Amino acid sequence: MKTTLTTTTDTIVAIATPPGRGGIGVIRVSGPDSADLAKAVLGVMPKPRRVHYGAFSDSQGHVLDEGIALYFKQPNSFTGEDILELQGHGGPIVLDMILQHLLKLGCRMARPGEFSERAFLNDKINLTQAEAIADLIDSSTQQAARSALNSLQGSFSKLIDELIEQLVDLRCYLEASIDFPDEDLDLLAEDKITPRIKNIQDQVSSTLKQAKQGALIKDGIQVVIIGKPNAGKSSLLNCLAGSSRAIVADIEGTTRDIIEEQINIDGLPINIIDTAGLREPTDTIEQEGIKRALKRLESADCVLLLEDATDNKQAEIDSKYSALLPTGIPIIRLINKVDLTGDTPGLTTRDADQPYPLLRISAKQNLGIDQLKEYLKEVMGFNHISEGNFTARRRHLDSLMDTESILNDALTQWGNTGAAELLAEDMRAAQKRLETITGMFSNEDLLDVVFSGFCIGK
Ligand SMILES: Nc1nc2c(ncn2[C@@H]2O[C@H](COP(=O)(O)OP(=O)(O)O)[C@@H](O)[C@H]2O)c(=O)[nH]1
Ligand SMILES: [Mg+2]
Repeated sequence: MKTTLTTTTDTIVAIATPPGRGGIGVIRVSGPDSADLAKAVLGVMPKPRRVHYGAFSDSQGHVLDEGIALYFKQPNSFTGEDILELQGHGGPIVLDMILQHLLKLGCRMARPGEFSERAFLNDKINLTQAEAIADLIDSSTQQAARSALNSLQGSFSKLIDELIEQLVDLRCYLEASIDFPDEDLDLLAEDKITPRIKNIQDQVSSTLKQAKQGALIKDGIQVVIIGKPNAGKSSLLNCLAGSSRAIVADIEGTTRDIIEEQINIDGLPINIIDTAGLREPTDTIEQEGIKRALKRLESADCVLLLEDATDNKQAEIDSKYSALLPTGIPIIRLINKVDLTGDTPGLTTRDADQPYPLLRISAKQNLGIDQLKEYLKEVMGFNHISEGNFTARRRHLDSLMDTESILNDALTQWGNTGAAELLAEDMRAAQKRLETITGMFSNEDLLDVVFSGFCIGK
């Protein structure tokens, strides 16, 4: 059973189509007053689940627009409540006039994600499915869209539910064995319990691995290029983006602000960030640019340290800025302009005395760039996309990691004490942690976090 949360009983309204002009515009109403509002605006009561065509009028009978109305009677609707959808013309003014009229009739503006939240509260969808709706709409790649759809159709929650089921089974078995000890059979023998925990642990780990792929597909990674002026940072950005996004010049200090470009490598969305060259700034604008570049490193998932192969003064910058490089994320040293030196492009075998792996490229001649892309996928742990991918979020990864460590501790504790009561308690803790993923166990704070990221009308 889902922990009960207070369900709202008022009626909400929002424009569900994006702002701006369009062929049609949709206004969505959900809640107990939907039928009355339908009658007020349409003049008649539309039949549930049937297309009704007619005028949308205000209280004085003035026609505001005409179009199609759809009425869904609860519980057979997206939110599980009565829903009215008005599909009129997609102009901001005409939509706003209808919206204002509905608000005057007594409903209120929906908060971001409130329709999905109601669908969740009325058990129409679980929390991962609600999140998948937002992910599907926000998808930046085809793979992300497909993965979000898989989550929406329940692939992710099914895995979680299966894990929970096994935890519950094991706990029931433990509790039964404690309550009804059998003299002849040792129900709590090590070999009856430990393999079951290990098996669940393995499944949690593989689910976590899949979820990590899902999070990469959804969020992508932030790759920051830094290096001295004229190393070829902007050229590299352009080369990866396949367009002349940033200005390239042989004048030092050309890039002063941060330039970003979205690309995707085989479904891994990458935000490439080109920065101002690192050197002693010549003016305040450049100084600010360098400050921003260094700031951007803090949120990087991967750093590309770009060097000019023909520049023998690289050591100066290394000594000055290397301490500022983030730790715990992949850093790749790129030697650019190999077209001038004749070195072979690509990854060199990693030297033990080199702090970072080294890859030779030419951003101008597009040499070694494919190797760089492959290597980026590799260091980020991005595997090939499979049909079964689903999108996942940071909070899902956190829950799965917590579950992993609860199970680890449980195994240690069980090995040390053999206390079945404690083990049963651990199984309950692991179950609760997993239940926050699908929202079986949730609270207002969690829902706020999840639904505030939605847009209005969703
Ligand atoms: N020969 C050669 N020149 C390059 C290469 N990459 C960049 N350049 C040149 O180096 C200069 C500086 O490049 P730019 O991308 O603006 O460097 P940034 O200051 O690091 O952004 C320009 O004249 C580029 O054409 C390369 O791989 N080979
Ligand atoms: Mg530049």
